[in-house]
Amino acid sequence: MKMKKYTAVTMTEAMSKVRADLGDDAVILNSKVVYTKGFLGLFKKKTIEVVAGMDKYETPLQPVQPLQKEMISSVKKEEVVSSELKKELSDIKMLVQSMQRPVETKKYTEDIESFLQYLRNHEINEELITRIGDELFEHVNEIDSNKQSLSYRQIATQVLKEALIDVPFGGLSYQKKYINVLGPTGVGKTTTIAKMAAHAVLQKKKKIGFITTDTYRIAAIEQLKTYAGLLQAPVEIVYNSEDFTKAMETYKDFDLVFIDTAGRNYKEVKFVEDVKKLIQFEDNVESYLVLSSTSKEKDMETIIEQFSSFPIEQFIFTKADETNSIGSMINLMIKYNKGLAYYTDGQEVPEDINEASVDSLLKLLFKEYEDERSS
Ligand SMILES: Nc1nc2c(ncn2[C@@H]2O[C@H](COP(=O)(O)OP(=O)(O)OP(=O)(O)O)[C@@H](O)[C@H]2O)c(=O)[nH]1
Ligand SMILES: [Mg+2]
Repeated sequence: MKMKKYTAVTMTEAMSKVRADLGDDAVILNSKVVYTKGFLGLFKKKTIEVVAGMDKYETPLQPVQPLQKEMISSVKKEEVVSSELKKELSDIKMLVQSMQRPVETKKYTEDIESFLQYLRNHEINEELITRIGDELFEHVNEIDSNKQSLSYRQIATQVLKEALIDVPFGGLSYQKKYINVLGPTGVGKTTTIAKMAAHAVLQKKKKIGFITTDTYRIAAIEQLKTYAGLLQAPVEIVYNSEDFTKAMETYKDFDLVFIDTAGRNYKEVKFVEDVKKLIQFEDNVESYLVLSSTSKEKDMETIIEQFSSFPIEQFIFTKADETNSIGSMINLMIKYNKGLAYYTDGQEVPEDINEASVDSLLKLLFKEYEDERSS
């Protein structure tokens, strides 16, 4: 089958191009909407990409096809078929054919399928898998000559980078004084604060302090005090909003203050309200939501929604060393349009923390793939 790619601003325009080039028997193999960044990353442009082929594609008769035939013949009978209407019907026919085309299993080669399976095993969602599959399909069928020299991994990387294009990466801005760390129980909030704080003291030479609102467990206060002691930084324990105001006064000459919050069941709405009463969310506060990458994606969605009334700057993903499901992180970042500040990959303080970038995240996703290929 001869295949070609057409780009246009609208689907109708794309169809006209296909028809002009390949005639009325052309078959639409794939169509998608592509967004390209314009000047300085602004002014996104929407274009339609259609891949069409010349041979007729034989599929078993589907219920829609008799309907299609009926529509066409009844219109003919009445002899009122304007050329415009004919054109529209033919467009519909092409679209219906493209929808009936057996998907993935037949379209993709074994090679592509096994690459996509790797991504599936790492929890990349089906929408992204299809986007990547379509790009790889164009690659193996030599539809887009720009892609010839690229590997599967490079093509998948391009697609994922494009999907993550609006999502900010990178750690603390050091523009705001209060770093507020939120998240459900046991995800690694306190440990991550200790890692970030160590970096601020050792590399950035900042004068730092801690506030803990985790007053439910003595052990929690002790845990933070241990880390603070190592960094020779003070800890203020905050039980109510007056304490918070006092702590702000105590820390008026400090560069950076890390706020550790209580790990409580995120399903309790009251917990979210309590935190809001305690911490004064003003311009000088930067809030992060810590999620464990070992959690189920559905549960993480519930947590994100529970915390959606907080002005969350970015995510921090912990325990990346304990999971293969890096894809879930990517899916969530795209779904909620939230960036990633750090990911942590071990219990060691302060080593096991990484400032996130799109490249480091994708490297993590493809780590096993590269390991398998080099072994
Ligand atoms: N493997 C692994 N373990 C981690 C990581 N980050 C934290 N942990 C461990 O997770 C456990 C809980 O960490 P904490 O920092 O106490 O978690 P928390 O969110 O403050 O917990 P609560 O205050 O009880 O809600 C500890 O055993 C940490 O060592 C990580 O990146 N990888
Ligand atoms: Mg804690």
